[in-house]
Amino acid sequence: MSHDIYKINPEFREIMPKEIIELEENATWAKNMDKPRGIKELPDTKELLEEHSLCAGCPEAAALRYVLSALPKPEDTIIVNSTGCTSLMFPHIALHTVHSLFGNQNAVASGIKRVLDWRFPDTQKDVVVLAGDGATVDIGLDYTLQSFFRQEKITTICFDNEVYANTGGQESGMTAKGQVFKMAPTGKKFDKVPMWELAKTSGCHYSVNMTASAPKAVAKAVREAILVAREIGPTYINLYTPCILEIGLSANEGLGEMKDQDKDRFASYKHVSPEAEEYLKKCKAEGLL
Ligand SMILES: Cc1ncc(C[n+]2csc(CCOP(=O)(O)OP(=O)(O)O)c2C)c(N)n1
Ligand code: SF4
Repeated sequence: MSHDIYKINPEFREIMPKEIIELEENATWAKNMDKPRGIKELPDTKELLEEHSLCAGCPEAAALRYVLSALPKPEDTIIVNSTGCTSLMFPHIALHTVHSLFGNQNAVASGIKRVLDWRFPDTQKDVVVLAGDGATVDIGLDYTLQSFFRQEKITTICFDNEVYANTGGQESGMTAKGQVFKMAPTGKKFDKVPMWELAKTSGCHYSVNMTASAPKAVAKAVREAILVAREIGPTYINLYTPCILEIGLSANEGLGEMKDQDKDRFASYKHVSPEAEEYLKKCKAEGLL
């Protein structure tokens, strides 16, 4: 793979919408092909079309921009996605993505990673799963945990909005106790599943729980998780991206909600295995972090 793979076919360029051409020209990878790139470049770059089909103000859109800007090697990264609100964004970015059957994303990612390592033994390929809590922790939990047990060298990022948003508001295991949704009118009967701890006990070498309130912190976690997955083993990021629609907030209230939850259900949790810790020190010394 190379950067050219994202280029619009010259024969079709004339008929492409202006925003697609802008995406090609201004994506973070396009502007800084040979330079270090990251969250600092976000104001001048474009990872996601403004005309994406999420609700206005949905924190998932901002969070995806932070994640994409932090990828260490976007041209050699495959993002595996699953059905849900997150999947509405993937047709609007300029990166390699694979849409998998709902819940199967970690199984699909495992296969892709193994084949890429076999096919391109001399090139580092990063495989990142990005899906909602319904896909990652509810319906796909078996596949998620099995990929950790097998020590697959992939990073799993759960956009945890604590609800099945795309299907209109059913509760998931990640929903907070007592929470009522349109399609869960009696309220959640038990506590939120601490998936970040399950990830640790299931063999992840790096596991964090956080909100998407602070772009730099999200970018740091993404970069560290991907680097650890390259060399050591599976990594997990649980990222709160509230569904403002289902909890009755307006478009400008997502950030405030995330800041509130920084002190509550998403109070910072970070597990780094000793091997991963050692490796991250080396990465820092080499300027990769
Ligand atoms: C195999 C399969 N089962 C169920 C569905 C229905 N479905 C589509 S999106 C969705 C909910 C997604 O919830 P989540 O993963 O939490 O993502 P969100 O929409 O909240 O971002 C479900 C159950 C499906 N598309 N395919
Ligand atoms: S339904 Fe919720 S998660 Fe989905 S796009 Fe709207 S605000 Fe975002």
